[in-house]
Amino acid sequence: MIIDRAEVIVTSPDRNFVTLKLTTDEGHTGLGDATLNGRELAVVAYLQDHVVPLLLGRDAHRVEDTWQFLYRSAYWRRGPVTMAAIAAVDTALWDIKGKAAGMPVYQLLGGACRSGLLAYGHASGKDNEELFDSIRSHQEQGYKAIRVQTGVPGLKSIYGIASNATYEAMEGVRYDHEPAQRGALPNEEDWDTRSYLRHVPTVFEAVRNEFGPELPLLHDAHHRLTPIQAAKLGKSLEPFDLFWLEDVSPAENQEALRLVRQHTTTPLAIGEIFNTVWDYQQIIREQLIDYVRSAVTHTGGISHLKKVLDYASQYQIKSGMHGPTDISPVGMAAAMHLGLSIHNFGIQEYMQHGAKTDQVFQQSFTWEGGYLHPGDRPGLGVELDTDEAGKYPYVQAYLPYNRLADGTVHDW
Ligand code: KDG
Ligand code: MG
Repeated sequence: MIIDRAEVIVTSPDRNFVTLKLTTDEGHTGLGDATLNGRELAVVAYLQDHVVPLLLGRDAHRVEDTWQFLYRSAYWRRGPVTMAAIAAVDTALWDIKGKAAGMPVYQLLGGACRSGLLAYGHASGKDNEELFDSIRSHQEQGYKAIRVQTGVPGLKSIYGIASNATYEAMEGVRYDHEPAQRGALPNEEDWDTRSYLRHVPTVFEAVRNEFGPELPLLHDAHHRLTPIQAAKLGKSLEPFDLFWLEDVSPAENQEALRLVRQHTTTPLAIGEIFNTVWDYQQIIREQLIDYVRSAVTHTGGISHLKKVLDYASQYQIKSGMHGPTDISPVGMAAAMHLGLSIHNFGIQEYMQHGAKTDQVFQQSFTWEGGYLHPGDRPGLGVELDTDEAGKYPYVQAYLPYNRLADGTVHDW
């Protein structure tokens, strides 16, 4: 079975998505997500100019060989652009293999280890009242685990608060769960670590008082703290029994987590901006984290993320795959198939896409009682409607960035 067509499709129904579509001489098609939020066109060029010409004529069944060929023959290894491009090829080939075999991808990965995937959603509010409403509304939608983000007194806008979003979708509709802003320049947000560290424990105390001890609660510090500040936050949140504390410090400094670990038993999740097993080598081996946050989309596809998670399983570290709106329905489906088939699944992030996105990408997954399932269609279970996709051309969009009160650029 030979790959005889490869197309890179860019569409922006509610936000930008980059999708690779491979077609074989036997008429099977496969999709792969290559969306890199705010830097989408770099992956488009990498795929179109350097990868597509290499794929035509290759045996579509040789998933691992194609991965190794693309990774090693480039000579320049790793990095988000390269690994998102390779991920898209890998995911599309798994999709094709599933369709050729007449089986959902999770069956090819070893079959289901569970009946559904526990998922968490994003509750947020600029104050506790708005946050509590958002938690209740997530519970009504079925969520059994909830990420909690709030405003901080004195800061105008801060990551993760839906009601702060100024993002305008194509027809003037605000798209709440989306930090990327359409426009020629990134938005500037403000940040103050001391206010944040003082405020966050009071919010979790209020949430526990209101919602009780059972509800699994998560929080994302989004890379903003130094190691000792991160340790302080983990310690101050211990009484509120978090499911995890995410990205407490900038992820590229793996050794920082040693210091954090020495001070707190709050479980740690990290890795949404990692792209290979080598980014995790030290923190998995030294058991410095509890959850692997990588997405299939940004970590070399199903084949490579499975290797990361198999390695993590040796240390009782579980999956917590990234699933914000910038992971396309194809990337989400890939995560669900992988999550269903591995033993060390932990939790899946699940932010719902907008209605237009769901029209462009027809999907087979189910969401019931707080659990996701990828469905049983052969392959990934996602098809892309190219006519619908064609209605929404790419729109430039950037993630925001932070400045401190004195004007210094800070991690966002
Ligand atoms: O593109 C950036 C987003 O994916 C990221 O900010 C979302 O941190 C995030 C999360 O945990 O979902
Ligand atoms: Mg995050």
